[in-house]
Amino acid sequence: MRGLQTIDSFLQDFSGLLCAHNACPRESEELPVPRLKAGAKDCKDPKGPKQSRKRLHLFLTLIFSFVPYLAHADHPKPWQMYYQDPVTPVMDHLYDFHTLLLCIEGTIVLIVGALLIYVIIRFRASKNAAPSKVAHNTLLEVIWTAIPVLILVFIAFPSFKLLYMMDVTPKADLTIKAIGNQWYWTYEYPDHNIRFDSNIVPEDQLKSGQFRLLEVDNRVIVPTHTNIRIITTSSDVLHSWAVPAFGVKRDSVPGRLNETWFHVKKEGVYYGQCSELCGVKHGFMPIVVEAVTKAQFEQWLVSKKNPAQTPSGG
Ligand SMILES: [Cu+2]
Repeated sequence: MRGLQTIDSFLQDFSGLLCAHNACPRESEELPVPRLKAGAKDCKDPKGPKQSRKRLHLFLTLIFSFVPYLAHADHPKPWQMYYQDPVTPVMDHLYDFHTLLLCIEGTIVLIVGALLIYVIIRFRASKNAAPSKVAHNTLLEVIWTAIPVLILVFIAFPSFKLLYMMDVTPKADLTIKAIGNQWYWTYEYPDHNIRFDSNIVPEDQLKSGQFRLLEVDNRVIVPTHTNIRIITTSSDVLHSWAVPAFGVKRDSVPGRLNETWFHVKKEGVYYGQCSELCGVKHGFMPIVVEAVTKAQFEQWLVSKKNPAQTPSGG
């Protein structure tokens, strides 16, 4: 279950933070992604990290079993209320961080709501005709200031860690340039001398199984299990290159280059849209990324360089 994985992942991170400045690495980490602290020492928890983690895991699972973990997809669905299925390490961490915040906020809402109901019932006018005149309580005021501060400090650790991970592009094996235009995208593969435009497929030309307002004539083809750098700019106004399943959203600004990265773990077709209001056809310049195996990607490169030999590419 995704929720349990999420809580477990959070606990791994949390125990890492508690143990000697993030000295305990995540067991499931599989990528050379940037971390705040490299190198590891043994965890000093006398009860053993696994045992304490198990207890905390069980406790949180019992408490937060009400959290709705709805179905995921790699494209928007009617009445969808939750994230698309994460397929990159960044989106995995974003999802986990979101769930952590949801748990913290849910707990605060439950505690404050319960206190409010208690006060409303316990101190109602009919049962409490002579109300207390107490106006200050120093200890109480220190507590209700210190607890939110501690919560914010606790949240800041995974937050900064994630920001750093998103910001620093690891060594990239492929660079793609995405140029926003009113109202289509131009893609360049500078290392392979490939350039093409990607336009929306009009509604009356959609084939069976294609998505309205999301389909394009030329997809971005990328290999899986590869660090891919996206650099983006614009030829006219502000656009934004965004693919939700990747956890990627980067503004395309005329006259400057912005950079981000992703590493797709699963083959598939992933849909995104321009996410900056760019004019009257802002909603008509979708983004489609097709992740294929490295061998298929090599074939696609050949087909783009020699279109006469293999005309079906892209
Ligand atoms: Cu746009």
